[in-house]
Amino acid sequence: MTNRAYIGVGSNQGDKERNCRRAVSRIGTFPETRVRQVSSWFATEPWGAPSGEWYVNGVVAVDTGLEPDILLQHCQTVEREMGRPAARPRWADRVIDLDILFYDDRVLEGPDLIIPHPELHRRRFVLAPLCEIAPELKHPLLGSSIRDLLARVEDDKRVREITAHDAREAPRSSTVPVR
Ligand code: A4P
Ligand code: MG
Repeated sequence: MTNRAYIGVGSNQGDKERNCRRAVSRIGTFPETRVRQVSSWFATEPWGAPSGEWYVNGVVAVDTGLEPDILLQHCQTVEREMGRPAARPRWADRVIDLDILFYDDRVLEGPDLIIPHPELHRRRFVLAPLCEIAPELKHPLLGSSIRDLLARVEDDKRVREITAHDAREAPRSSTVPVR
């Protein structure tokens, strides 16, 4: 059974773009998982955080046979391996942050996993890259497309594209090259 998930990728420490690309490569090695699309990378003003350090953000689409909780475990392993400390204040600077944004049209509200990600519709740094690869995707709770959510978002934080994305959907037999 293949499921389509969207994962938000962010970094605001070290070589941020390189960290994001490395994380995408790692996602491509998860069992039963293929990276289908990768958005452009965006330089984004920090949202809700005390730190002034800008982020690099992007979004990847994957097809996966992993259930959401297992997909989250794999994402957290990558975060740990890339040097994110286990305990830290909320919104602390981070080498890498992987958030599951959507998993098909499932709605989950567990103690460790909330899908769709509860803040995504308020964040331009998520909606802008997501809109590149999935403009027609409907938010299962809000009923609006990503394009409409981006058009309406009130977030005035700056979001600037820094690399062009590959608009092609990857063929079933391969993964999108991570540039
Ligand atoms: N968790 C629940 N649902 C999910 C989900 N859908 N995906 C739980 C991933 N994790 C989920 O997350 C804390 C816990 O959330 C996890 O243990 C998991 O069980 P975390 O990533 O470990 O901690 P965090 O990132 O510090 O907290 P949080 O609440 O996830 O913060 P956010 O919402 O990720 O915000 N500004 C810009 N421009 N760009 C950014 O990327 N990111 C943040 C972090 C703040 N400001 C930003 C950015
Ligand atoms: Mg997070």
